[in-house]
Amino acid sequence: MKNSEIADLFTRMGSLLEIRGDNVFKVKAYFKAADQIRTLAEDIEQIRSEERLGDIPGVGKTLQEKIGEWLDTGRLAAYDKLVEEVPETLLDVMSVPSVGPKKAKLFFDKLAVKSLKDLTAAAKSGELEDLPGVQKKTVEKILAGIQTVESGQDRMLLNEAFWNARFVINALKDINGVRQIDYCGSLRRGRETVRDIDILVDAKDAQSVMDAFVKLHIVKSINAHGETKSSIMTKRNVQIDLRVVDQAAYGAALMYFTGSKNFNIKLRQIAIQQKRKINEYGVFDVSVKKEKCLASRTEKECFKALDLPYIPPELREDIGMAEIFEGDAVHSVPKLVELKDIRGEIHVHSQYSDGKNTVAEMAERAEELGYEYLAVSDHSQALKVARGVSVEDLRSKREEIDEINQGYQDLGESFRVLCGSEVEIDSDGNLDYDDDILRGLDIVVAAIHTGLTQSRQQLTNRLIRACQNPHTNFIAHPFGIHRGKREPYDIDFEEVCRAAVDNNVCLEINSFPHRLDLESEKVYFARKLGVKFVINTDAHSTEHMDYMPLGVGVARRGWLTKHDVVNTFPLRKLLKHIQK
Ligand code: DGT
Ligand code: CA
Repeated sequence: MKNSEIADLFTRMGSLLEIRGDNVFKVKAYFKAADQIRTLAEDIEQIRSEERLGDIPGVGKTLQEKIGEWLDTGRLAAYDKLVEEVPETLLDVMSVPSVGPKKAKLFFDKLAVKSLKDLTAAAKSGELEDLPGVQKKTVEKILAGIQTVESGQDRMLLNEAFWNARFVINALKDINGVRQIDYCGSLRRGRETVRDIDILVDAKDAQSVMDAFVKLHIVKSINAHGETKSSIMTKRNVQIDLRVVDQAAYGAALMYFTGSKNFNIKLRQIAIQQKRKINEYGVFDVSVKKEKCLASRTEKECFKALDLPYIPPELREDIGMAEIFEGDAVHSVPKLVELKDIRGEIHVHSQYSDGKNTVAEMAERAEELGYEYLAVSDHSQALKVARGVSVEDLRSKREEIDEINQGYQDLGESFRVLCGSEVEIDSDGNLDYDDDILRGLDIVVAAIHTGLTQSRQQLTNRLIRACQNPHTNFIAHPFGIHRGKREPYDIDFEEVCRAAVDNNVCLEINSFPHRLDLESEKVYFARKLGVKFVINTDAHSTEHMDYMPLGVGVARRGWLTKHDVVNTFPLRKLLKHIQK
């Protein structure tokens, strides 16, 4: 499907027009079309072949022609012309927090700043400060922002890594003679971000798999094209390595290339103590004259040959490693929470605030996912940028939800929609609705979206006060991470955890790929303090609800079992659990 490539092209086009200072309606038209195309369930080429492009909301005649031109020729003349005038690298400059399109244009016009490198130089030399509206503090913020953007470029979001890996695996798995194919590395361990993608394949005719790999349409350049290893760079600058592995040693190789590096080192040390050896070819007994292979075909057999239980990929990290290896190993690997344990979620958005879909559509998707309940928790009134819900609209929302639930009841279905809210925590730690309104909500998820530059002490106090509020059930994304845009804010996390435990408030693991906040180390730490968790997607459309596996992966990396995660509970138990 070329949907995401076209969506990206339109997003870039809109941003470059915005920098050039074009009409806002024209700019918005590109963004809107990009959003629609990105979330289409159907292949855009199929839609076009059936002459249905005009049915996509926001795609008028001009954009239909542009989609056609790009699909036919792989190029868009209007875009090529535009980048002659406004260099593409300005998109990086614009993406730096506190820069944006207007400043990007100013810096380009006045100082010929075309790239992040130019911007760094101009900030450090003091040139930026000579421009109107740029203060010393702005320059400091820009320098910090450059670092955030650069670290975001260095590692991709987990969902992008999944998408790429799945694409490659689906394209290669049916080639004649392919017996096994899997992704490994940090992606298999479910790390919050991924540097590059590692794929292993066991195939009768390795060369044909390698040849097909380097010819995929996503390939921009080929770094290596060998008999046992090939490496490509995709058009979206994702590096993917493919290795061919012997069928007999597939398990040992999968284990080795899943890592982490420190986990592999630990396994090697354990092997040495046992007069054994482990590498990507197997586990070997080296106490005998002619070394003997004890296991290699599957991971399970390799672990067994080292007298270890099977350790799931998510636990093959530094997090809690001592717990595995220094205790009685067999008993110290817990039964981790799984996607199938999740019975619902309590933080999604609808059209009442800034969501794309109606409450009924979100509920329908939740049912399709096999959930038993869904709390629709829109933004509260103060968050105007996200169309926070007024008290009056909250009443209408409650009525609509009651009606929807009545419908389920009439049909004898047990599925239920809950009326929740993602309530703003103000700069002093107060919640954004009065007590009687909060009392009327089924679920209160408290969150910080503003005042993020407060001190560590102030931010910590805000979260603690929010926990102490008798109506708060959950704290959303406690660190305010927005990957590529915003680093976690500085809080005394231990204090926040203690306040959460003392006040029966659960912390959210937010599965939205740009957030994935809490990170796994924090989850592991909080669990030790007795914190309970909820895994939400923070979906702003039905498609986003598919991000749940990412959050479950983080929970697993933080050693959570289903008993630690309250949305594995049936609805009645969940509601009882959150009672104060
Ligand atoms: P990243 O940075 O997100 O790509 O993280 P990984 O873990 O995927 O790292 P990568 O791609 O460099 O290597 C994939 C796996 O290969 C890694 O998790 C463990 C294994 N590996 C790579 N280099 C070494 C090494 O020098 N020693 C050992 N023991 N294992 C290694
Ligand atoms: Ca990797």
